Amino acid sequence: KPTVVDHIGIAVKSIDEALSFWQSALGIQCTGVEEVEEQKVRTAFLPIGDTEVELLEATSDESPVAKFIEKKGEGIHHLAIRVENLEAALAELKEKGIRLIDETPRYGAGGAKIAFVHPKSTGGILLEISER
Ligand code: CMX
Repeated sequence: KPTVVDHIGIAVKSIDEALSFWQSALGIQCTGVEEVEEQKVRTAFLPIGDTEVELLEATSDESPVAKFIEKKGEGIHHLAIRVENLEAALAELKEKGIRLIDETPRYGAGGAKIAFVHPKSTGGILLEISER
């Protein structure tokens, strides 16, 4: 059972430009910028209460974030919810016939264990499940 909204991923063309809104206009301090090579993205985290906004910038034309922006434009890319045991959560979803993008966990920003669930199984949103 999910315990918290871990973060909301937002696809942006430029993290530097987006930060001028999130940091300068809203006053939310970015806690770090990190490149996740495997996902071909650069990420910036901005904490809001118990959750975070994750800005996502593509580092290659092959990045899922580049494809997303090309098709839909900048905007909300995924919702991430946190569970205590990711392997158990994935086994349960698979058993229920939910379409998983990752059947086994991989490592995302901040060293979190993560897996994605396909938008076709969730009513149109890309869902990330994470364990920290
Ligand atoms: N949110 C909602 N729907 C999405 C979506 C998103 N982020 N990305 C794609 N879709 C939809 C498409 O619109 C399409 O719908 P239609 O068939 O109705 O047009 C459908 O999903 C399939 O899309 P596609 O273009 O055929 O498939 P893609 O090659 O673009 O792959 C996806 C889509 C989700 C499987 C792929 O982007 C993926 O594997 N994502 C997981 C990894 C990822 O996103 N990494 C970046 C973030 C990393 C991080 O946070 O660290």
